[in-house]
Amino acid sequence: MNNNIEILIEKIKNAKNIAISGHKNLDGDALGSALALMKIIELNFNKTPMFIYDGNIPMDLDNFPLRNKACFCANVLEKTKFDLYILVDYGTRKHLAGVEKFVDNADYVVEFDHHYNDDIVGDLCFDDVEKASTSQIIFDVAKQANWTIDSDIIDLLTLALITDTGNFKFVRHSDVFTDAAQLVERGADMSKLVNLLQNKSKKTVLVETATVTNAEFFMKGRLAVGTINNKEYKKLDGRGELVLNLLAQIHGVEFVVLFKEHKENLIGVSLRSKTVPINTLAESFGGGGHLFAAGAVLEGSLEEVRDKVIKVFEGM
Ligand SMILES: [Mn+2]
Repeated sequence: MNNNIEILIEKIKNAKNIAISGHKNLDGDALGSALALMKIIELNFNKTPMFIYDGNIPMDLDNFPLRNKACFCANVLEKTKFDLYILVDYGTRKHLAGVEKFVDNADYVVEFDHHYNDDIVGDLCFDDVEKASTSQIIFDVAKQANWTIDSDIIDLLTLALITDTGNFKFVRHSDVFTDAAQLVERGADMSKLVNLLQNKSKKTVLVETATVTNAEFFMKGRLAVGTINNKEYKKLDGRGELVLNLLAQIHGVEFVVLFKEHKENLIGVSLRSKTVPINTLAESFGGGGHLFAAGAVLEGSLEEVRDKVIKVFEGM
């Protein structure tokens, strides 16, 4: 077994109170990885870590096993000190948001992540930017350590893998399918799990489909643009993935941009591309992300930000 895993095991054994967190506004990978690791520690070390989050957990993740164990950061006593803090799928320090103070106050920090980050927070790191989901890293470690894995853990690891690969659409390496196959062999029921994820509120889906209906097209149909104003944004739970997916299905569309008015003069921009990478474009706006799926938050009115971003695309 590798040395880092031995250190991790010692740290868990010796810890009196353990906390786990992912990035703010949990997605399926952050939530699934955190809950899976919590259950692994419960089963194998007979201690229960606290799972603390900041932001919103979208309704389509409500059916994850153990979802009710998630504890909102404002409900944790300010001065709580953890001797072991485990970060999963956190991204960068700024994505810790409301849990950062607890992490900084902890004795020892372990991280599991697949995001690129040049300012790592962990004292002990299980990081691999080649992995499609953080849950794959946790699955690897669990197998190497010979930990007991139950059906909740299998389901959570699989849900994380399904969501972070966009239902296996964004797979770059074959290890995703190797892991998926092993999870299925251990009992993951893909169609059951995919159904668990179909749990959005009606008002969210209606906002998303209305945004598609009102979409605009530029660059002779190569660029599709969806716009959600602040009033509608309040009904949107999550990132508007349905808008991005539907617009990308249209013949001839190469790029999809979704503008979301978080509040006055603060606009979230989601970018998707079917052809050329757009992550550097997102970075030029102060954001980031993956090669073909990225985003940023820009200051300015909805119209200003819209015009600015569309102009950059038209220059491509
Ligand atoms: Mn992830």
